[in-house]
Amino acid sequence: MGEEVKLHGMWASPFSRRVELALKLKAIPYQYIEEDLSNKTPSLLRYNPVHKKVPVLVHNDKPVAESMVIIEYMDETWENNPFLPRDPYERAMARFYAKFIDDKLLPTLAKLGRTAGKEKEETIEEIHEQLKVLEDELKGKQFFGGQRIGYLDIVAMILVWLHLAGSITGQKVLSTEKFPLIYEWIERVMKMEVVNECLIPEEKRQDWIQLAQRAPKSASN
Ligand SMILES: N[C@@H](CCC(=O)N[C@@H](CS)C(=O)NCC(=O)O)C(=O)O
Repeated sequence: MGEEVKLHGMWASPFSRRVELALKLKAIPYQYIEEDLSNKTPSLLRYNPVHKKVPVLVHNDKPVAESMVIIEYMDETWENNPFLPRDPYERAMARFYAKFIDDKLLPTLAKLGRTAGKEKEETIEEIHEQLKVLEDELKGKQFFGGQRIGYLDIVAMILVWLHLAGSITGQKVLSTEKFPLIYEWIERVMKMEVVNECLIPEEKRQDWIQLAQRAPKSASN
């Protein structure tokens, strides 16, 4: 039976780009529908009536929303190149740190654009504490997933976005000195063609920074 896979996404959405990366890592052909978030398609609203957000994966007419739910669905549906570890404890840990990124780190990063002075310093301190958790998780590993890119690596791509944003704005919350293992990981993943295909294209990076500064809430859930 022919598979029909569609992705409703948006070029500057880290959640949407992580699903694209997952699709490419599994080599699943898909049709991409770019959404204008100020004028969403009726299909998006029908497929994701609860959150009305991208990404939505539509597999043979069945919609799945929420990036981490989508990636787990994909891993169970297409078993090649597995994302989640087989070991139940390691699997639980990958989910734990992925949730930590979305529930803790992303809201703190979003706060950065809305604060100034002492409050900003405190926010940076908080981000450093959270990045330290991820730095420790990389000890003795090539990837968060171990020897190869896995579920947590896909979710952690936000660290690459943070690095790119820092090189454009000059505000480097992620420093090489403080987080050497994260930086080695960033260099490692940025050498992968599939990863580069799912980052903001170079010519759009200025627009992306402006968009992120105008709507810091877009990076939260
Ligand atoms: N928790 C969601 C977050 C998705 C999300 O926040 N999407 C944003 C774009 S980055 C969106 O569609 N925003 C449109 C809106 O809020 O109306 C996920 O992981 O998929």
